[in-house]
Amino acid sequence: MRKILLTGFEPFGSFESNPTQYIAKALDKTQFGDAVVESIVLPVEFDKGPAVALKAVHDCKPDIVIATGMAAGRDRITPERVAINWGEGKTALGFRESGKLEQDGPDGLFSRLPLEELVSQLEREGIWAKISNTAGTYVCNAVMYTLLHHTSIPAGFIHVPAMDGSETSESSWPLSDLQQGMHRLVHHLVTMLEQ
Ligand code: PCA
Repeated sequence: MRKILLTGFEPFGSFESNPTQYIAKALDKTQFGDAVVESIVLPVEFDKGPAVALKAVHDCKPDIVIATGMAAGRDRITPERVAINWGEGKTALGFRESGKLEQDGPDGLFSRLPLEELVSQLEREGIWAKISNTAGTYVCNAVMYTLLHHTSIPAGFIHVPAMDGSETSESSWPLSDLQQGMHRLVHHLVTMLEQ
């Protein structure tokens, strides 16, 4: 049976919830054809999130990695096109000074997921989706960069809107819609990658 590693994130900053934490838990052990999901929830820290994600890849040996995080203010599911070799931002443990994630790494790394096809499939079903061309410089970008730099399996990152009831209700979605949207995304991805 093929394995899909799905990562979500803990809440961070002023947010008391992170929908990707619930989505990861809800989809854990779910089967999509001949593939099964293994989920983990990552800490939002520069020195821990990417390392925990990488360890999970080594332990679980997945065929596909789908990392997810929340981008409050976005109004649709946004698969990220590229991760950049740069990190900065304030986490619970303090401020990470602006700087390269990997001294000798390439400036940018492209997602290995079939983004155009994925977005058209979702849009066809009425699920709002759009490719994003920046994953930012915070921990989500760092996780995406690290996964792409240190593995060669199909891997990528998906940002989702905030969920209703969270600190920012602007552009938020009901959690059930986010879960359903991500369920369909994983389904399409598994189908596309087996062809
Ligand atoms: N979003 C943040 C980090 C964790 C999350 O869910 C980001 O976009 O970097």
